[in-house]
Amino acid sequence: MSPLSLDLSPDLFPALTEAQADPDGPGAHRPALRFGDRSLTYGELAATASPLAARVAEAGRIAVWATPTLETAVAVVAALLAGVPAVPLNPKSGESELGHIVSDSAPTLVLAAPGTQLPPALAALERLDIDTSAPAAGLPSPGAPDPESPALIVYTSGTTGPPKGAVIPRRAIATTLDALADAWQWTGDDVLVHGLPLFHVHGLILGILGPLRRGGSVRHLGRFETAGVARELSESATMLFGVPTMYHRIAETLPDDPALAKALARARLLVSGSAALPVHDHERIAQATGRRVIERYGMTETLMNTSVRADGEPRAGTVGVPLPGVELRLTEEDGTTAVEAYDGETVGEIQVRGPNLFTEYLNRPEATAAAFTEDGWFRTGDMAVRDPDGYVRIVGRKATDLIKSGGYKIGAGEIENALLEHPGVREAAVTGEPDADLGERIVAWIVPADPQSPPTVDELADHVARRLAPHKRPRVVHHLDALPRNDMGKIMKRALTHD
Ligand code: MCA
Ligand code: AMP
Repeated sequence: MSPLSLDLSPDLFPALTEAQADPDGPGAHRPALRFGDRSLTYGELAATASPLAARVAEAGRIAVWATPTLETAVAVVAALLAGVPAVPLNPKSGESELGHIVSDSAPTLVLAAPGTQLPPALAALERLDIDTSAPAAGLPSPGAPDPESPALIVYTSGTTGPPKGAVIPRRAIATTLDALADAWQWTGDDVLVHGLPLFHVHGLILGILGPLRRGGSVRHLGRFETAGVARELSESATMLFGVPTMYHRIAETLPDDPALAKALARARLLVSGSAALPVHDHERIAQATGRRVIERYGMTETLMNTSVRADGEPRAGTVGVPLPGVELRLTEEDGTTAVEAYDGETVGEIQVRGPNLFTEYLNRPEATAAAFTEDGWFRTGDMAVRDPDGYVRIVGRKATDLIKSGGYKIGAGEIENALLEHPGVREAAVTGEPDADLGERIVAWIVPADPQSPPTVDELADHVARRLAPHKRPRVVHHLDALPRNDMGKIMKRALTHD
């Protein structure tokens, strides 16, 4: 018998509970997590995360300095075991973004890997080192969390203003992962490989908690590199998760890398998400490997909504069919009248309902109310058509002020505000333009304070990266004498084109 007893309800990680109950059983020796040359079995994970869970059990909310490391995975598992909501922080966040997240989410503790230096924005928080090397035993159970209780608070950008914290309950995590297991025939025998960041839904919930819920394992690359993908898939990994930029880089590498092609050909499932994977990249990968990437569609607020199924037809350019338990409809411009057509032509906004949805935006009741229709459908803002057999094709987005770059959602308003804080900028507007690698790249249109010495692209990129995050930095800067405005004084972004 294990000296540790944790009563999980719902039990998010049955394999972990089993390893705890029978530390000498075969389940306890199964691999769970691997980051580079560091790894934990289920037994070791239970022994490491449980004492940490007991230590954080009394915290109201904890922040996790979410580096792509074993420590982050252990910390998040510990928070879930304790039933304490965790806020994963992007370790590259700049001072203003971090300051906002910390004051909005008000954590009482920050968990970080030993030796990590934390920025001044976190100085007021008590720090707890995540020790993965010295598992203790015999600590009490923190109790049985309610399925509706918040598990994670994930910050996500909107069109204007700072990011909002999406409160994700345990119920949503469990149901989305089980729906994906059904769609992908995902089992404890699967070994997942990925190099996604651990402060978003894709990398953290799907990429770490997903394998743990199935009793399988994950090998994280630390950072995405095609060589790491080839190595792991040729050493018995069965699934790959990535954003389109990663698959684009794979497609670019394939012609000169037969080992990569061979490794991908062995995979059971190649899954792309977070943004649309261009058909050209789909085709290049299929041609070089004989394998088709499948796409799934989700959102921080909804977790996963649709997917091409493992037993379905992998159709490039579509995100497949609604997952079990997810209700999906398209609506007309009024936002409430359902589009009935399944004709591959009639466009409507995707709205979803189901147990996969978040609870609310933290401290933002108006934003939460505005995100739902009166009868409980969540408005995704994504525009789509449906094929006659129900496959969903995303064709665009309602808001032009949301940019998807490298799979990250970035609000134009947030970057405009940061640019306006630069002394060399009088006016600023931000748009996205197509980019073969990133999907979209951020373009800043500025009216310099002094036209004789306008700020350079590097200067503005550094400025934004320091305040917000490096992935939010503008890649292109245009200087204008004035921004195009309509009679009301509103910036006409559609008139911002460069030739
Ligand atoms: C460059 N860098 C800078 C600057 N310029 N740092 C500070 N200041 C500057 N001025 C650094 C970057 O931090 C980075 O550092 C390096 O230079 C290269 O940066 P970059 O070219 O921007 O990116 P990349 O490293 O090439 O990244 C491409 C990527 C990344 C790996 C595909 O975009 C990525 O990980 N995307 C994943 C996004 C994601 O997970 N989205 C999920 C959310 P360094 O090299 O040290 O890193 S969506 C979601 O969750 C929903 C639910 C869904 O459907 O999935
Ligand atoms: P985020 O708000 O960062 O969680 O990103 C969610 C958004 O990513 C969705 O609203 C979609 O616009 C986009 N997205 C996610 N997966 C896909 C996909 N497979 N194809 C197209 N867009 C996607």
